[in-house]
Amino acid sequence: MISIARQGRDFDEAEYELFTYLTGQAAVSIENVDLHETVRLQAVTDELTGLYNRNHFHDTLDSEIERSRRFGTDVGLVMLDIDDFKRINDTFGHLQGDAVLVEVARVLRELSRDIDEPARYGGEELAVILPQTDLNGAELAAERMRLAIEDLRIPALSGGDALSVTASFGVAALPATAQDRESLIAEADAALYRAKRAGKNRVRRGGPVPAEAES
Ligand code: GH3
Ligand code: MG
Ligand code: MG
Repeated sequence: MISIARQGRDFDEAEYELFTYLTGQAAVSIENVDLHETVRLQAVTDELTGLYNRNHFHDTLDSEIERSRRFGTDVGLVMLDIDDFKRINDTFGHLQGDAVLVEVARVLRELSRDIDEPARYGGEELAVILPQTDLNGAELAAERMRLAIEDLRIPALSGGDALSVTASFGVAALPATAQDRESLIAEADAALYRAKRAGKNRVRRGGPVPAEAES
């Protein structure tokens, strides 16, 4: 709202027209700012889950690693993959699978601190960047996420019994287990793969693996 006043003389027709024109211009500018912000968010957001997308994940990881090098702080990385997700799609349909993804994403957001960056890495593989978090901290965070996902009761779209899901986790940290972005992701991913192989619904740490922990 714009309020214009002056003392003494009424506004004439031409002045009214000018005001209408100027307020119209102001309204368009405000709308543009709004639109710009919407587009900016869309560019970094995954549409289904509302998490950050893979591109933004990579960008954030780069800047966190850069910061970690400069200030000597840690960066933790949690990667997770929903267990037997294909079966959910096959049994209950793709829309139900989508609903499961949305719920799991919500858990990650709820358990994340303001500085953490939960992202959709691909399909049903998600990731959380944990600035200023070492390997132990990342493992604790992953374990909390694992339990919260296990506790989810996801409404069945068909109206039947609620669904439960689990996820497998791999964690890695810089500089403890990796030196750069590629190796950090590779370590977390390899640990995630070990969690799957060991029976799913568990957390595994990246880095040198003790012999008895393999399988
Ligand atoms: P595992 O326990 O080893 O992870 O088995 P899985 O069935 O979860 O893994 P797999 O990689 O075989 O299947 C993943 C499935 O996820 C296949 C793909 O169709 C499905 N998927 C990927 N993205 C989406 C999505 O956005 N929505 C839905 N509904 N399904 C998706
Ligand atoms: Mg899976
Ligand atoms: Mg997968």
